[in-house]
Amino acid sequence: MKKNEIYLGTSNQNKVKEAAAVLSLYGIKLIHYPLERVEIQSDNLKEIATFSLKNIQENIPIVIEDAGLFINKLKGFPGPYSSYVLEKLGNPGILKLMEYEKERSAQYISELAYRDETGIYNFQGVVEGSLSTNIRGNNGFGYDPIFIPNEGDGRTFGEMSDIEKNNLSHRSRAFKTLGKWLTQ
Ligand code: ITT
Repeated sequence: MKKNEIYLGTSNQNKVKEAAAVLSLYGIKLIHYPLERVEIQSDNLKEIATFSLKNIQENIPIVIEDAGLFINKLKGFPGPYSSYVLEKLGNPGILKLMEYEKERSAQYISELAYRDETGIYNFQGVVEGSLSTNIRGNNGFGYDPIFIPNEGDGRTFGEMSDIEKNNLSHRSRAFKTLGKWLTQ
């Protein structure tokens, strides 16, 4: 067991809730480290997460996550700009961009940058899916009401319980890999 307690630096409580549920399966406690991140402009989630991590001075085992929604027909947009686009266009704006479009495949990607006294390590999680044609469900956050995972039953993440989303999500996959590694 490398660690049984780590911090997650984020401004997003939903991330903390989802990641804590996954890490608890490995006997690891996740503590929220409140952080307003200044994100660099980059088309690479791993680079963005690692940059944010390096800005934290404290000597504690800590992980930063950068996540994004990549829409294939839009060449990966909004990707690394997901939070900005969500704020400006919202889910209705994304659906408008994709109106009448048949090719609706997309993926969520989660990139983790973790640091402890031994170094910096990166982990990734991906979930493949497609965009719905309307906004469905109130659970989750962000793009969840318009994202339908391929391995589900046709419901959006917004229509699933926390546990159902966590069985399939990019975030849970990334944190499972981290959890396994930390308990090795
Ligand atoms: P921090 O940077 O403080 O961690 P954030 O919410 O800004 O929190 P990101 O930059 O990683 O986090 O997220 C990019 C966007 O992608 C953000 O607008 C989220 O709403 C959206 N997003 C990420 N994961 C998601 C998920 O599991 N479900 C729905 N939307 C998600």
